Amino acid sequence: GTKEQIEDKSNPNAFIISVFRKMLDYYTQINDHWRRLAYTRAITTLASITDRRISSAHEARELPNFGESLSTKLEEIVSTHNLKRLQYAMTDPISQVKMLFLGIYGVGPSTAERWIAQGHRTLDDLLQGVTLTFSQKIGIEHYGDLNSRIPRDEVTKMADYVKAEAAKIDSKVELIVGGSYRRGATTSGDIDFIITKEGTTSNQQLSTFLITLVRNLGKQGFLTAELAAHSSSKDHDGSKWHGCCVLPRIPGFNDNGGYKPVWRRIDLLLVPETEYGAALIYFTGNDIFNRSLRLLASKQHMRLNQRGLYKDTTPSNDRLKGAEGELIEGRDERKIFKTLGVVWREPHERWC
Ligand code: DCP
Ligand code: MG
Ligand code: MN
Repeated sequence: GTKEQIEDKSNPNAFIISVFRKMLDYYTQINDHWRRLAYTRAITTLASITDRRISSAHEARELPNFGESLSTKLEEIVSTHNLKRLQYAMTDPISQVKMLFLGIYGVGPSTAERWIAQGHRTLDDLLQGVTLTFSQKIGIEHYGDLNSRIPRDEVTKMADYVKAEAAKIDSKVELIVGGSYRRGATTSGDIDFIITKEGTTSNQQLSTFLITLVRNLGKQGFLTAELAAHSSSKDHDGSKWHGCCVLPRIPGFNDNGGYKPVWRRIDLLLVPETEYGAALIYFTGNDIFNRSLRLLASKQHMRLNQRGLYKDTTPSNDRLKGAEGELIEGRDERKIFKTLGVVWREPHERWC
């Protein structure tokens, strides 16, 4: 996300990318599909230019995915180190309310818009005046906590805690923190656990483990609430768990001047070993990097998703029914890169 502390300094257009990224996040938040796509494409283009600085609208106009408007904005960013449209988005009162509401877990753009149309402007308005789901209530009660970034060393402590509990249940299960943490970010929005075990071919083989882990962590007070997944129906097959957690008091780490429990978002995700590589790629991200890999795959008549790299010979009709075509590779992250003809990139190099 935008709040990540690391910028890809090796890219000569890193500053432009960072401003475009903020625009992209804004349009993602307000659900402007077309602008979101336009910015995603433009960022992908800029990220691929590693040998020169783009500084004028004229130059930008020659690039793929750069129309008049984006080219003008690029020049404005370079010459003023600022973007008026972004400033406006950040200060316009209605945009502000919308961002406030979208910061509530379980609230999407249509809900936020409906509440605004009904006249609600504050979190208090919502508590008084609308019917909230359980997740939304949690999202409001812990709004500050859940919207603050998690320092890297806290994620590490949480990971150690969960790994120790997991090992008590099954020492052969492997847990790795993906997402922004795996990319080396100094702060993260949430904690993304990818869970697998040698020899597994389906998530069912891990489902008892997940149930036990969640129960044990809940009893200890580490997991504090289960949250319904955002809209996606695929999330209800027992291979995922979304919720909140709190790092217990650790002497010398978080008890200096008194312990204050902070609620964090945590995602637990089961992956069979046969899909581990593809899942690692997907859940390491970032989202733009994932998109460029998928694009690269499709250009070579392959398909990449979080389960594997496939030969893209499936008719689109069958694909809608869930057929995935012939699997080329799923297990090995490096092999997927290699098959795509991409030079291996360490997780911390996968910003764009
Ligand atoms: N992901 C993706 N496309 C999405 C959402 C997620 O490709 N629309 C992938 C890439 C992300 C990973 O899943 O890196 C984890 O999703 P998060 O939303 O947790 O994002 P990050 O961990 O990257 O950032 P944050 O620190 O904000 O959690
Ligand atoms: Mg994350
Ligand atoms: Mn996540």
